[in-house]
Amino acid sequence: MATLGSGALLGVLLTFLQGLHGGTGLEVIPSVNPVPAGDNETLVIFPPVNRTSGVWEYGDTTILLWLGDRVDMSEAYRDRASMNVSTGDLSLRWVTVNDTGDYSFQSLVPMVMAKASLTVLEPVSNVTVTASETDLVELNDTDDNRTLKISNVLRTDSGPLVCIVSNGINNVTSDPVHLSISFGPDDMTFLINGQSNNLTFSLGSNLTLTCSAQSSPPAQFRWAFNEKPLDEEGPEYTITGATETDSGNYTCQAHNNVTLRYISLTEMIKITSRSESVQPATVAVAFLSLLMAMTLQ
Ligand SMILES: *[C@@H]1O[C@H](CO)[C@@H](O)[C@H](O)[C@H]1NC(C)=O
Ligand SMILES: *[C@@H]1O[C@H](CO)[C@@H](O)[C@H](O)[C@H]1NC(C)=O
Ligand SMILES: *[C@@H]1O[C@H](CO)[C@@H](O)[C@H](O)[C@H]1NC(C)=O
Ligand SMILES: *[C@@H]1O[C@H](CO)[C@@H](O)[C@H](O)[C@H]1NC(C)=O
Ligand SMILES: *[C@@H]1O[C@H](CO)[C@@H](O)[C@H](O)[C@H]1NC(C)=O
Ligand SMILES: *[C@@H]1O[C@H](CO)[C@@H](O)[C@H](O)[C@H]1NC(C)=O
Ligand SMILES: *[C@@H]1O[C@H](CO)[C@@H](O)[C@H](O)[C@H]1NC(C)=O
Ligand SMILES: *[C@@H]1O[C@H](CO)[C@@H](O)[C@H](O)[C@H]1NC(C)=O
Ligand SMILES: *[C@@H]1O[C@H](CO)[C@@H](O)[C@H](O)[C@H]1NC(C)=O
Ligand SMILES: *[C@@H]1O[C@H](CO)[C@@H](O)[C@H](O)[C@H]1NC(C)=O
Ligand SMILES: *[C@@H]1O[C@H](CO)[C@@H](O)[C@H](O)[C@H]1NC(C)=O
Ligand SMILES: CC(=O)N[C@H]1CO[C@H](CO)[C@@H](O)[C@@H]1O
Repeated sequence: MATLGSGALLGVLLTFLQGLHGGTGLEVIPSVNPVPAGDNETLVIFPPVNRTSGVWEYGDTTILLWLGDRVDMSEAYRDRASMNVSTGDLSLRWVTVNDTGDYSFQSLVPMVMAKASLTVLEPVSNVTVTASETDLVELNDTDDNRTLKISNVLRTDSGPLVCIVSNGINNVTSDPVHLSISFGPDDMTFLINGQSNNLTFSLGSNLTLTCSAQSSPPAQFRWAFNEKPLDEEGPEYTITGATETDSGNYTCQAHNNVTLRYISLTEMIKITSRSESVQPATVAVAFLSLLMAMTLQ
């Protein structure tokens, strides 16, 4: 208990206060709770009636004794506390986190007491996010709220990710963190002159074989003809003036050098001489034309 100006007054009050209990209809209401550190706080006694005496305590420490005109403020609070002598409301200036705790007011007339818990919080500041890793591979694995664990990371998880830290006072959002998530290759397509499915082309055709795949970083492409690697890289392979020897199975392989995954597709291309590629309908028309020519003679 703090040293106070009047031991006699203290003795009188303590005698009165013995046997006091809460739950008397009297309340202490903090004006702001939680309150930011550095602000001023008033502990308001409810109901608001004119009072003439009482004791304010912080935990087991006496802040002040009050009887009539006389207010004995303890040394520790002299510079930063004041009391309204008509209501008994206690004001604290420039509160610090150390002012967090239980405050009680004990009234002498009538003999009642009330308590309140006050929380003083430092505003949130300086929020940063650190990622254990920012270069991730899709579907490879990487609980309090400080930690966000992403299991089976997906390409859609790349962010930006932010962390919002809040207390009762404010909230602060971190700078965004971007994750670089490698994935693929997948969703592959293989087109020959814009078409797919084992096509037949006539002799002398120019063919462009185009490959694509979803991949990050971009996939690297390799080509093979009848399972023999071609000395060709990149998503496009061209054949100018196709000959029958160009018939066969063309394979496009996509490779991601970070995920180390491969994917490939094969298309069978057939190069035919014009006569072979003639369609039955064309033969029928030609035959009909010949028939008509003969008839007209
Ligand atoms: C707290 O009270 C002091 C004096 O009463 C005043 O100078 C200061 O501006 C107040 N601070 C705030 C945050 O209201
Ligand atoms: C408190 O006392 C003042 C004068 O001392 C008076 O004007 C006021 O009405 C009183 N308030 C209550 C709630 O009794
Ligand atoms: C004390 O409280 C009363 C009632 O709320 C108010 O009218 C008065 O201004 C206060 N006095 C001081 C010094 O703050
Ligand atoms: C709170 O109390 C601790 C320990 O007594 C002390 O080190 C610190 O400086 C105090 N903080 C403030 C803001 O008064
Ligand atoms: C923010 O946090 C970092 C790391 O803890 C620290 O080095 C820096 O001084 C802090 N800055 C402020 C303004 O508190
Ligand atoms: C993905 O996870 C598997 C199994 O945990 C591991 O063997 C592999 O090296 C990981 N791949 C990469 C690229 O980190
Ligand atoms: C994490 O945050 C959620 C939502 O804000 C909350 O319900 C939960 O209690 C928090 N968990 C921990 C361990 O703080
Ligand atoms: C953060 O604070 C702002 C106002 O400062 C408020 O509008 C918002 O709802 C708060 N967000 C969270 C998550 O507390
Ligand atoms: C194929 O391309 C060459 C030039 O690259 C061109 O001279 C030739 O006419 C093209 N052939 C066909 C059938 O389009
Ligand atoms: C991996 O592939 C990317 C995209 O194709 C390329 O830019 C990078 O140089 C390759 N890295 C290595 C180590 O081969
Ligand atoms: C192309 O592939 C098909 C099916 O796998 C096979 O029957 C055919 O013999 C292959 N053609 C060549 C020229 O290897
Ligand atoms: C769509 C289709 O029929 N694709 C086939 C083309 O030919 C290659 C090789 O013969 C097959 O592997 C594909 O399935």
